[in-house]
Amino acid sequence: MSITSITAQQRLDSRGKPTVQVQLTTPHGTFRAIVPSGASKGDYEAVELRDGDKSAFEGNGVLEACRSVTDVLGPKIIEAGLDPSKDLKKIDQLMIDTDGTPDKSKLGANAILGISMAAARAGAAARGMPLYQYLADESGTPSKDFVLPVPFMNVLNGGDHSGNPMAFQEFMIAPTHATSFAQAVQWNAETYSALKTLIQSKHGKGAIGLGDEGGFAPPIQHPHEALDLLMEAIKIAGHEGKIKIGIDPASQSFFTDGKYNMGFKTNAPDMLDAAQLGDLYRELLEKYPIVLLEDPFGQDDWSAFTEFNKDCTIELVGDDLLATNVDRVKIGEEKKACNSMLLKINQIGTITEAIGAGNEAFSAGWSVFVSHRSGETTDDFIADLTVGMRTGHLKSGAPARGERVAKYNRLMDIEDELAAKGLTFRYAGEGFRDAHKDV
Ligand code: 2PG
Ligand code: MG
Repeated sequence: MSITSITAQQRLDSRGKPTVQVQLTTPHGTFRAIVPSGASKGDYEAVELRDGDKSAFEGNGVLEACRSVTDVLGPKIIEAGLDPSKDLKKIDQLMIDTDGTPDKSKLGANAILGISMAAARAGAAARGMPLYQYLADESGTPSKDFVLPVPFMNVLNGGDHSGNPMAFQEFMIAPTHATSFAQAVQWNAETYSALKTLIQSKHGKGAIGLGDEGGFAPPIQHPHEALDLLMEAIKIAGHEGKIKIGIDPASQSFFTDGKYNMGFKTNAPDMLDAAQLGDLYRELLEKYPIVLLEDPFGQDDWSAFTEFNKDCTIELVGDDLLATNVDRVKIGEEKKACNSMLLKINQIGTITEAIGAGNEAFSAGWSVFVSHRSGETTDDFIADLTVGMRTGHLKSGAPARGERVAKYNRLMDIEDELAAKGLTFRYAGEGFRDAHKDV
């Protein structure tokens, strides 16, 4: 089954910034993918190619990346006669080789990833199977029974994703005690709604504006205030004890001169060293039902990670630290820096490499947490990837805004489809960290 055309177009992401859309045509149809983009980006991510021409989109255009697809990579893949139904790894490798740089900076990770995603969709269609099944096969994950993930929904936004003074970027709710994915979504949506009423009553109607990932961004600064709000909202919604909490401080965003500035969005610096920040986390863990902590320290602060991981009983996720890069995951293993890898497909730029990094993490006994980006699109690829790789949890922002709910809605479709087909599946629930283990 051969590819007949691969083209790319400039489209918009959820922040109104240009991004790459790829359309790949085979005898089975035309398959589309749109690439996401981060704000709190780490230095170890693959490079998103931007035009830099200040006269358009403040230099953020991606026409050059689109040309990488249409003029360079597309013709090469077609000429090589590669077949997406069985050659995804070869397609990705050909793109890596054609680019030739370690960070995909020549042709752009945004160009390369768009093709990789569209090719996976085309391959699934050619094989007459859903994308999650194709990705299960591609990642070598047994799929005799599927696991639906716990949705960690970011309902309070801070950091680089909002205009409030809060340094920590994300406060997520995780309905670990639900019995199905659909029920998990319902509980989170109910809590989100209760949170809105609560914020309005405490801070006024002007405080219910949203951050980039659809969470509220009230005028609060300290993590205690955020967590108290969440606890109260969970209680009002009637889900006390059944919804746990995850935090992504995205601490690289407020790391300067060897210290963490908790006041980085205000005029009053509040500098903590890694040990003091560690103590703050331990205090929060003691007081609130937190089950997951992501990027508590900066992307190069390996020693702080390792120290914190020594007696850490919850999931400790490396995002900017690992950058979905197999080499950094191996360093993390060696240093015992964390126990989970955040998986963002555009951090590395091909589906094959993202799966490879995830499988490396699994082989070390870690968990894998699939993630959207703060600049998203309605493309729901990561929903299928989460089920295919059996990661047991994902984050895709709040239960609001089209680009966020696209993933949750797709997961509810998958849950319904598995039930209709009479296949065995379950909701990951409390065992979300170990979903991949008990195959
Ligand atoms: C993160 C992400 C996604 P961004 O830090 O985990 O929530 O943010 O896409 O801005 O890097
Ligand atoms: Mg993060």
